[in-house]
Amino acid sequence: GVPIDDNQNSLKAGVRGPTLMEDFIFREKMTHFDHESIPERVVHARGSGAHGFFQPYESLTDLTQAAVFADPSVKTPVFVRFSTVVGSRGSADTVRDVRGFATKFYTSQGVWDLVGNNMPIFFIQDAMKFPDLVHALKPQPDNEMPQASAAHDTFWDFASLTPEIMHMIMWVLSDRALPRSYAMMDGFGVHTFRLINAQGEGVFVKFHWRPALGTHSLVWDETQKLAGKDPDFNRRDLWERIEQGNFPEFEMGLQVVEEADEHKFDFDLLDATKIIPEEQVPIRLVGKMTLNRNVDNFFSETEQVAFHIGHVVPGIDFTNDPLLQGRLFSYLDTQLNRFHSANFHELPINKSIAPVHNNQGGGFMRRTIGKGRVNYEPNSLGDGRPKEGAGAPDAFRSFMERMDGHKVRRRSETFSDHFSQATLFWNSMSDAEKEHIVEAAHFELGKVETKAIRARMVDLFNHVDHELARRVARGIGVPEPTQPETQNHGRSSPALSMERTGKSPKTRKIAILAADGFAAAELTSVRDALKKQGVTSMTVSKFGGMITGDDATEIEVDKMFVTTGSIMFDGVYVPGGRDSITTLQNQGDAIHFINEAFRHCKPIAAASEGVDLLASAELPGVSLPSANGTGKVSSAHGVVTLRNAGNPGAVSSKVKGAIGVGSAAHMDDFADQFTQAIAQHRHWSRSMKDQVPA
Ligand code: HDE
Repeated sequence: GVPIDDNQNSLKAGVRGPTLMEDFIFREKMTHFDHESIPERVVHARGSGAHGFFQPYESLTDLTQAAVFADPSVKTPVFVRFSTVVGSRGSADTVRDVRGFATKFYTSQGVWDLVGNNMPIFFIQDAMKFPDLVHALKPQPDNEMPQASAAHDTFWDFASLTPEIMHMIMWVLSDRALPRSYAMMDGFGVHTFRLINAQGEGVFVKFHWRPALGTHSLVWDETQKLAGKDPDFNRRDLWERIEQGNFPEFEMGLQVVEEADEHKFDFDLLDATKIIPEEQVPIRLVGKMTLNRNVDNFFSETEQVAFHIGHVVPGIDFTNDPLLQGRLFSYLDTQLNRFHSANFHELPINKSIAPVHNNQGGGFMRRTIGKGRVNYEPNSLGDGRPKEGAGAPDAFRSFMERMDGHKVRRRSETFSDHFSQATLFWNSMSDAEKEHIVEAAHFELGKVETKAIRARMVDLFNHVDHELARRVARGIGVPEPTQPETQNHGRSSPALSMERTGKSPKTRKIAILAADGFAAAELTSVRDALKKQGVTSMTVSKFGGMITGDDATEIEVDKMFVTTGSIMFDGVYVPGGRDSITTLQNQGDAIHFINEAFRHCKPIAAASEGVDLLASAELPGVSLPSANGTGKVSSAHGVVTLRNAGNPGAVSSKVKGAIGVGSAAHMDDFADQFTQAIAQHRHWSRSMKDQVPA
C-alpha cells in the first residue's frame, strides 16, 4: 500500500490544540498496542522456543503406527518450547525449578505434542490436586510474593502434608533444577504412554530426551547472581547456540514394557511419581532431534504455541495414569482461556501440515475459509465427506483396553509407597550431589518461617534417609531425629547421577583475563587450541576497546568486568605478560573473577606471570609453581598452570623444558590439559573451596 505521511504526530486542531477524535490513524495504532498481550500461561509462563526436526534411526513399525517413527529417511519438523514453571513471563531463567520441555511434531498424520519436563516424575499422583499444588507454589495470594520460587511457607506447608511429593522433592532439590543450558538437560514424557502398531497390539512406553552434550548444571550461588546479571541466561544461551550453528541435539529414548509385564514392578506404571529404573528396563535410543532455527517472532511463535497432551497421532495413545487423564482436560481448556477462541490451532505455529478435514467452522478469528453447504454428518449432499476411517488401517483409534471397576473417588493401593524411589534417588547421588541437595534444603526450608513446617519436612526426609534428615535438620534449627523412620533399602540406580553423564568441552565458554601488555602468543595459541576443540573464548578486561599485547598485537576486548562475570563462563584463562598481570592484580574484579570461578569449581588455567594472579587470589589448598619453576604443566583439581611458557611460536633451540625456556610442546600440553579440565565441567574435589570469600 501507500505510506502515511506522518507517523510521529497526532492530528490536532492547531499545533498547540487538542487531539481530534477523527484521528483514526492514532486510534488504530494505540488500540492495537493496548491489545498486544494475551493472558500468560498459568504455569510455564516463561519460555524459550526453537524450530528443528526429528529423524528416527530405524523404522519402529513393529511398535507403532506413528509415521514420525516409520522411516529413517524422513525428517519431521518440530517446534520445542523450554520453560520454567513457577515464574511469570519476565522472571529470571536460572531459578530453582522444573523445566518444561514441550515438543510439537508436525507429522504427516497431524500434530503430536509431547509435553514433558526435564524431570521424569511429578509432584502429585492425581490431577485433582494440581490447582492446590500450583496455588501453594505460586506467589502468595495476599502479597504476590515470592516470585519464581518455592522457598516460602505455603509451598512447604503443602509439601509437608503431601508425602507423595517426596520423590519429586529430591529431584527439585538436586542440581537437575539448575540446568546450565537447555541443550544440556534431559527431557521426559513422565507418564507411561502406549504405542500401538498396525495390528492393534499395544506396549507401554516412557519417552526420554537425551542431550548430546550431556546433562549439566549450574551451582546455586551462580544461579542467584545470574538472575541479576543476566535474567535471560538460558534463553540467550539457546538463541546464541543456534545463531552460531551449535545446534542443540537430543536423542529420543524409549523404555518399552510389554502389556503382559504391566504388574511385574514394585510400583504402579500408572503412578507418575515413579520412574522405571534404567537398570530394570534399558533405554532404547530410536532417533535424534536437532534444533536449528530460531524464531522470527517471539510472540507469534513462542508465546502463541499451544500444546495439548491430547494432540496425538495414530500409534500413540494414553494410559489410565490419573495425572495424564486430568491433563487431557486441562490443556485444551487453558488454550481457550489464553486465546479466547477455539481456533487457536489455525495459527501458523500450531497448524498441522497434514490436511485437516472436519465439520468445524465459525468462532473468533476463524481463518479457514470453508467451502460448500455441507457441514454435518451423515450427509448425502457432500458425498458423505469428510469421511471417518471406518475400519481403515491408518485411522486413529484408541487402544481397546478392557475396563471393569466400581465408580470410586479413591487412590489405588499400588500408589501408596511414597518413599522407596526417593531413597533410590538419594542413594544414587555422588557426595557432591548429596551435599547440594542438603544445601538446597537449607535454603528452601530456611526461608520457611513456620517452625512446625520445617519439622514436618525433616520428618518426611527421615522417611527417605536418616542421614539426609539429620543433615537437613542441622542447618535449619530443627532437632535431629534420633531414630530412622524406615530402614534405607540400600538400592541405587547409578544412571541417576549426573556425574556419569557424557562430558565434552564442546560449546563451553572461557573467559580470558587480560590487560595491556598481555603475552600475545600465550593468549592466541591457547585461544586457537580451544577453538579447535569447539570451545569459545572471550577476552575480558576492565574497559572495552582494544588492548595491546607485549609484541604490539592489538585485540578487541569482548566483555568488560562491569557487563560480565565469571558466572557467565565455564572457566577462565589468564595468559602471562608482566604489565597485564600487574594491572589485573590491582583490580578487585579480576581477583574476584578467579575466586568465584574457583569456588564454583570451574576450570582455571594460568600461564607464566598469569600464575601470579592466581597467587593473589589466595586459592586455598592449591599449590602453585614458583616464578622460577620449570616450563612444565601442572594440573590438579581443575587448576592448570605453566610457568615460563615462553614464546610458543618459536621453538627454542635450547633444551626443552629448561628453566625460563618454553616450548611449543609444553604450550600444546598446557592447552590440552586445560581442555580436559573444561570437559570435566566442574571440579568438586576442591575440598576447601568454601573458604573463598566469593
Ligand atoms: Fe502441565 N500445564 N499440567 N505438566 N505443562 C500447562 O498448559 C497441567 C504436567 C507442562 O511450553 C498448562 O498451555 C495439569 C506434567 C509443560 O507451552 C496447563 C497437570 C508435565 C507445559 C497445564 C500438569 C507438564 C505445561 C499451562 C497435572 C510433564 C508448558 C499453560 C494433571 C510431563 C507448555 C498451558 C508450553 C503447561 C496443566 C502436569 C508439562 C494449565 C492439570 C506432569 C512443559 O494446561
